[in-house]
Amino acid sequence: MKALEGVKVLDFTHVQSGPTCTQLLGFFGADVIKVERPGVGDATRKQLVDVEGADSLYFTMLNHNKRSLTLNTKNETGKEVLERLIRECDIMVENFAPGALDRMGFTWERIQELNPRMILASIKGFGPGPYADCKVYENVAQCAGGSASTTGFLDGPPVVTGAQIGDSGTGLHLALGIVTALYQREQTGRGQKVSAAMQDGVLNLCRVKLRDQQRLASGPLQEYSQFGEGVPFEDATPRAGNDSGGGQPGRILKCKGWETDKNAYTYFITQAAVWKNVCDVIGKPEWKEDENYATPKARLTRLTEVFEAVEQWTMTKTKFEVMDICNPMNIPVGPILSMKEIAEEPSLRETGTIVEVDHPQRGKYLTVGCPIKLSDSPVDVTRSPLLGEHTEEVLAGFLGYSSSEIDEIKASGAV
Ligand code: CAO
Repeated sequence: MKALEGVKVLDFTHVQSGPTCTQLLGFFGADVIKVERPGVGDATRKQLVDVEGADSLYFTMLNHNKRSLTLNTKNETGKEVLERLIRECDIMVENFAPGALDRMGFTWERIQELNPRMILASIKGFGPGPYADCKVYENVAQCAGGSASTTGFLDGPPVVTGAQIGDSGTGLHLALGIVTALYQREQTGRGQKVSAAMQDGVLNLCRVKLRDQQRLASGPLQEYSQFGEGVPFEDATPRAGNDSGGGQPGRILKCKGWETDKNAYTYFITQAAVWKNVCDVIGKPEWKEDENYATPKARLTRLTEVFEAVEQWTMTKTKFEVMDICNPMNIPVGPILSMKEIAEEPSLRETGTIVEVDHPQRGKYLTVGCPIKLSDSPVDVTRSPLLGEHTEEVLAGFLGYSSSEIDEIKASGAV
């Protein structure tokens, strides 16, 4: 049995943010029915195509464990089918542009009339306010959520991160809102509206930067490299390069082979509790008792000198040797892993974090499995559906239409 077995999800999502959420619900065992426009489908099916004639990896990697039903929800018969789906399902998830669901005729009030137990979960770029009507993609959210202004180096422009914190991050937030609403429905018998704005999701993940914004009122941020370098602070949280976001200074340092390998680097943290171990490892035992280096406060103005000394040592080791030497001494370090290394890492295959999936149009490909492991609800990753692959199955088996009714629906052009 799976955790969400029996839970029926009407999946009206597209692109990345919403599909991330419904894929997670599918991983946990919900029956996810993805509604797509006939003949068109989710726009990502045909974006960044790498195998001609096959659904793109963009689509396949976000739509596992779902069924695909084509339905034109602007067609009268299509609307009737959608009403039946709303009556039948527990959860409806959508990330249309603001107002699109209302324009289709399915306001929150109408949905509640059809099914008072329905949980309607929506992702929009912004919450209520001046930008509520805007269409939003990943990088817009990263910029508006405070991530871009605080990412990058002090002397460079704002930078967006490769982690899709606006799309996949907000999808994750929404999934938590949905299961929380499901839990509350157990007590109240009522559904509710769950909203997650991408700006809010990004800001939630950037909270340490809002923390620093407020700390600026008490003086310079001493753990930022610019403090030790004597660069004055302005009135907003600055970009901090690869400085650690917490109280334990850290930086990305070169490792053996860096001249030719773009990823021969390690993240090295000089955690106060193991400072003496750091001194031993890098061959600076005299720093253990030297008052200029012995305390975290004393080191704050010398971080560049300290990390240069650490780097002299890391450059003599590969990033994996650094890991092997430092871990037993409780020194936190992290190798900079390339996507190639991650794709080939056996331990990630063993845990199901990376999964190989077979697809009729493209053959075998890799995807990211469920990043959350439940001991009583193992995840079986099944391939993404072809466009409309389950239309008949859903109309007949899920909604109970007879074969003559299905013929009529088809004749109307609704599916
Ligand atoms: N049958 C009939 N019509 C359908 C349909 C179906 N099955 N599915 C969608 N449509 C219609 C919608 O009703 C809408 O019509 P109207 O504009 O006439 O109301 C139209 O298709 C376009 O939908 P959309 O506005 O959501 O799509 P878009 O490509 O114009 O915008 C996006 C895409 C992502 C910018 C927008 O959906 C959005 O801002 N979503 C919220 C934020 C979000 O999730 N962004 C992250 C996307 S991942 O980077």
